[in-house]
This record gives sequence, C-alpha cells and structure tokens, in this order.
Amino acid sequence: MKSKESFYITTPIYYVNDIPHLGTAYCTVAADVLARFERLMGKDVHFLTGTDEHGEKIQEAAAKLGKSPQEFTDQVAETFRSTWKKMGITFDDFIRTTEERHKKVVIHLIKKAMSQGDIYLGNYEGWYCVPDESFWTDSQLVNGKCPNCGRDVKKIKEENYFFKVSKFTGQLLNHIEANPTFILPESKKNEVVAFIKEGVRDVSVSRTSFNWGIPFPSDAEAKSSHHVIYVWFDALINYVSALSPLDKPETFKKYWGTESAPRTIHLLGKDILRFHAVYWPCFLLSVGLPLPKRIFATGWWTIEGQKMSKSLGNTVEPLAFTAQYGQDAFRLFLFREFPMGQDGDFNIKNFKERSNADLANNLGNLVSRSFNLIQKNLEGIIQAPLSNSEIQTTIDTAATQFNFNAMETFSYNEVLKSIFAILLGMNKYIDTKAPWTLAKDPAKKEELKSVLYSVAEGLRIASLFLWPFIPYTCEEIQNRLGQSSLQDVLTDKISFQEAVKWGSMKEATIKMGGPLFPRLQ
Ligand code: ME8
Repeated sequence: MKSKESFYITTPIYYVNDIPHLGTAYCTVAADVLARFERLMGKDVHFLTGTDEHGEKIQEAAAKLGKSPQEFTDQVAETFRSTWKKMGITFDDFIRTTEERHKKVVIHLIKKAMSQGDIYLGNYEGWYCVPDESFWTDSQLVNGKCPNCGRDVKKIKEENYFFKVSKFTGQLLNHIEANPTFILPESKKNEVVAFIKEGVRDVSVSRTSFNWGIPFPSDAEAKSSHHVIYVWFDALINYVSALSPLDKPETFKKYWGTESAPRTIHLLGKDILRFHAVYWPCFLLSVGLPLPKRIFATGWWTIEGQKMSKSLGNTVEPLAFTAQYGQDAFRLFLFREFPMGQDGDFNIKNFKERSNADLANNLGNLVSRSFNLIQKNLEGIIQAPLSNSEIQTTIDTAATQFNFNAMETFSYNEVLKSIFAILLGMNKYIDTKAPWTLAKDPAKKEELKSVLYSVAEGLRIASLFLWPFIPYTCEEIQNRLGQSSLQDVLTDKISFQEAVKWGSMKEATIKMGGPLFPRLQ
C-alpha cells in the first residue's frame, strides 16, 4: 500500500486558569474540521491539543483556590480533555506542559539554543502583563495598560536569560516573502512583517520572581538560582515535544516535516500571533528545526456585540450550549457566518436564524421530504435509474471542481456557502420535478425513480463533503441512506474521489427517522 502523506495540525495549548469557553472551543473545533477533512483526503493525520500549565498566572490562580499548582492543573487539564472528548473533537494527542515528555524536550532545546550562543544572561526592567504572560516597554503601553488585553500591567525588574531574536529576523522575513501562505490571513501577515521591520527586541526566556515553571538549565554565570523557563517558550515547544523528537525521531520527522516538505499547521487566535509567527520561528531557526508550513490566526469573537469576559458573565460555555442546541448546529455557526481570519459576533438571534435556514429548512427539509417520497413511492428502495438526471451534472461538477485548497487556507465559510447553495438547488429541483405528481402517472415511474435517486445520491455526496463540519448529521444521513461510503473512506477501502463519484451509491433500503433538526424559536 502506498504510504500516506502525513499531516500535523495543532491548536494553542490553553491556559488552565480558565475552563473551556467559546474562544478556545472555536480554535479547537476549527482544527477538528481540518483534521477530519485531511483524514477524508487519505492523509495520516496527527491532531494535537493540550494545556499550558506553568507560569505566574497559573501559580496565582492555584494559590487563590488554596491548591498546589500541580493539583490545580491536574483538575483543569482533565476538564479540557473531557470537554473536547464530549464535543467529538478527534484529537490524537493531548499534551500537558507539566508532563515529563514535554519538560525533557524543552530543556534539550533551550540547551541547544544556548550552545549556539543564542541565549545570554541579562537584566529585564519593564512591564509585565500577568494575564497575557507578556513583557512590554513603556512606549508600548496604551494608557498605562497592556496593549494586547487592556488589563493592568506590573513593573518588574529581574535577572532573565534572553534569546537573540534579532539574529534570525532577516532570515524569517525572507522565508515569509518566499512562502506567501506561511502566515495567513494576508492582513495578519502584513502586521507581522511590519512588526519585524520595526526591529524586534531580544526576548526573555527565563523568569526569576516565582517558581512554577521548568527549571532553567543551570548556568554558572547566573546570579539567581531560581530561573524558570519563561512560560511562552515552555509552551511553544509543546508542538515539538508532543512528537517525541528525542525518543522517536522518525515519528517526529514524519509529522513535523522537513524544510522542503513542511507538514505542520499551527492554528491560533490573533492575540498570540506574534509569539507564533515571530519568536517561535526564530527559535526553530536557532535550534535547527524546519519551520511549520502554515500559521493561521483566527479572528476574535464578541458575544452579543460585547467583549467576552468572565466579569461580564457573558461567556458561552460550549458543553452547556451544545447540550441545548446540538454539536452540529454549534459547529456550523462557528464557520458559516464569518471568514475565520475576521472577528465575529456570537449572537443568539443570528445563531437561530442560521440554524433554521441551513439546517432545519434546507438540509433537514431535504432529507425529510426526499425520504418520505422514497418510502411512499418506491417502497423505501433506492436503485440506480436507467437515465441521468439534470441535477447529476450540477453535483458532479461541484464535486470535481471542489476547491480543496480552500480547506487548508481555512476559507471554511466559502466552502460552506457553496455546499449549502447546492442543497438549496436540490430542494428547488424537487419543487420543479414535483415527484408527487410524477407518482400519479404510472408512465412516469422511471422518471420518478431517477429524480428520487438523484436527490438521495446528492445527499450521500453532500454528506461526505459536509462531514468535517457537521459529522453527527452526516453519519446519520449515511446511516439512513443505508450507505457506508463515509466509513469506507475513513477505513481506506475507497478514496474520497471514488466515494464522491456520481453513481457510487449502493442499492439500499432507506431507514426512516425523525426530523434531523428542530426549528428554533
Ligand atoms: O494564549 N475569540 O492560552 P489561552 C476567539 N496558553 N478566540 C478566542 C477568544 C475569543 N474571544 N478568547 C480566546 C494562551 N480565544 C496560551 C497559548 S500556545 C503555545 C499557548 C482563543 O487559554 C484564541 O485561539 O489564553 C486564543 O489564541 C486562545 O483562545 C488562547 O487561549
């Protein structure tokens, strides 16, 4: 068997001072969509998520609850893992930065950068934003607050190790220029380029004023014996450490990729793009590892027009929300309305309108009316007709001309728009063909069979394209149609291309079922 192309997708690892919310669910579901899609494409997918458990913020959060940091992080990490599981997120690995497998790679890589002469000892004096775990200069502050999150900053003065970012920024700029889709979306790439061109200061890679972190490799020069690795460098390395480069170099190479064939896609929010698109690539250049293939920054959600925040109490809790409205309606809404690189507003009115329009009225209605017609007029049996139907060409063309690249560049809303337009077209096709009238005329039996077969076949094909987005519904549609093409693709019995070929539907007896989606008031 031909070996599969490998594919590696990561989400940010989430801070355990908070529980999963709309923002973290967004990135995680977005990564799940692409992971599922690439599996359909026959790739050997490795999908990583996890938790970011060190640093001042976590130490403070644990102390507030009177817990040890380890006890606290064990608990919240489990909440993340189980929430994603319950939401059907198909991650292959879940990394925690307090795990030994992670720590040893962090130490190894920091030592490597030190041996390259890229880390030096110095003193930091400036501002620090604990919620963002980020350093700021006087001139960067906005009205004395953190320019990223607007919260209070504190003055710190401590001995730190620094990483020579500036040594690598020229090389990074060349890479960005030579690889136009390395950082996406374009507008965010331009911001990164402008930031680099202004001149990037070397960044701290250790902290000394608290101790909840990975101890910095000892160095005789240090005056303070309490250096812990700065949480951002600890955290970024998770993408490498999870692949066990020291113990399983072949696995690492397979998923991480090489310079000429990079495999890694990092998905993250725009708030943390600088860490991912500047510091992280420079660090990788220092330690001699290939750069990722793509870094995509998602936009930011507001809720009912307001910034999402714990103090406003307006956060959307994904488990509660999906328990009420269903996983697929939630998943669809995340990507249907707004391009992923832009900010969006999570608004319950829009959510309901979108669910009703796409899911209840369009897809749900298509399933229920076509199944009723097949049941009533063809004894529930779908059988290939003798002649082609007009809709065949539309669906065939859409399937063969599908913009596969749009998925890897996260143009999910474009993809969804075109699929739902086809479903709408299928509903119109039923209206025009009026199979209920054809059924009255025995001479039109073949035509009736052809119309109903076409709709069923269209639904089968659509369920393959839609599966990454609304998996539960698509599996149900395949099941009701008595088809296994989705399973056959996922178990490598057939390719996706074969599965979406018009006419591959097996003769089957349909299973009737209730409405797929309730109409929301
Ligand atoms: O930053 N809208 O973790 P984090 C959209 N541990 N996305 C949002 C959002 C919102 N309102 N709020 C949060 C960290 N996010 C670090 C990452 S990676 C090596 C370390 C999403 O728990 C967004 O993707 O603060 C953001 O990047 C992520 O949550 C940060 O989660």
